[in-house]
Amino acid sequence: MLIFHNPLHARHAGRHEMFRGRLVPCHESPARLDYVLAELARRPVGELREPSDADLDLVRRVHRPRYLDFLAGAWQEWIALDPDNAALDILPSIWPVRGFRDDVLPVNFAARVGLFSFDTGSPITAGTWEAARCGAACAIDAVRAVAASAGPRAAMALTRPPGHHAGPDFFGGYCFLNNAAIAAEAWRVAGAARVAVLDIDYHHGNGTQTIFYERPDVLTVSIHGDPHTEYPFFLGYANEHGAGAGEGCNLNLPLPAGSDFKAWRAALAQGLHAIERDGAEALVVALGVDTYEGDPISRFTLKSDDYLEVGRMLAGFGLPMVLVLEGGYAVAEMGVNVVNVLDGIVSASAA
Ligand code: SP5
Ligand code: ZN
Repeated sequence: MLIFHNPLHARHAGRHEMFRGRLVPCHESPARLDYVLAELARRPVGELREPSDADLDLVRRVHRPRYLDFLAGAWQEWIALDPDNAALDILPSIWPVRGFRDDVLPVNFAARVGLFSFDTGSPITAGTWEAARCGAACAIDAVRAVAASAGPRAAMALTRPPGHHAGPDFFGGYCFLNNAAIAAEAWRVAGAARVAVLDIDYHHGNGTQTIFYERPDVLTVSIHGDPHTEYPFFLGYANEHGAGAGEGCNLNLPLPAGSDFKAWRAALAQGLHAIERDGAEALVVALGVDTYEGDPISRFTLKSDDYLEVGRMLAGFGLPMVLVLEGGYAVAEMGVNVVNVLDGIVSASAA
């Protein structure tokens, strides 16, 4: 399998996220990807490639221009406010909540940071835009490689920062550009009439759901911790089915915190069944391994060996597939867990 990895990922390196009134070290760190690359060096289940430049026309099909302009220039604006800001992350401090205007674009920088974000966990740093843009390129190139191939039917975008919490014009949940949504758009442009995004990160893919909620051509399915108790709380409930032309094209499969692999695997089978019924021609998998029992911020109990079975189930489904890396914060076990998924795919399909 081809693995497009992001050589610029470490340019996004947040220092702190807000947790219970304190700034604590970011869970989403460059070390995460280094562990996956180290495991791939030990167990070469695929061929590593670097991506070309991101096709920003594709990115603009997913994200609004005002948001992309903000992200591209945020760090320069931040430094211009005060050169000493170079030693600090950008974090939001004010938001337009219900009833406030979100259609105005304030001149004030802090106001725009808030307009385009939904949490205090996702710092923008000096290289966030470059890292995120290169991650989008990994997703696009992975789709183009599989779409053009008569042989291998699976590829991976191995990148960070993750993407599935990023919406049309908002960042949050450690995510800035929605790589999975960009991959789905790339599949559409490459000729797939219907595409499914299957999100198996522990957290609901609120950004991806929002992007495609009224679209009939992209089915979004997410298996995640029940948002009554789990982040991101304000989306991801079972009664969200899509709207307008996209009615019936969103499926949420929330599971209680504490769920084990048996329950999780049954939800995966249900999600795959829905994708099959929908008639999708291509699959994007938003792959988080924060479903792992040792994850410090999540509460499912999958074990490392279970990820081999996850890979086999995905490969057995038979659709051309691009996987995009999302969360996973048990950093030292991250490599084994991600590579186990890929190993399961390759051993089941010779991808
Ligand atoms: C891509 C992804 O997985 N994003 C997840 C963002 C979660 N951010 C909120 C983290 C809340 C931390 N709660 C810690 C509780 C355990 N001490
Ligand atoms: Zn997650």
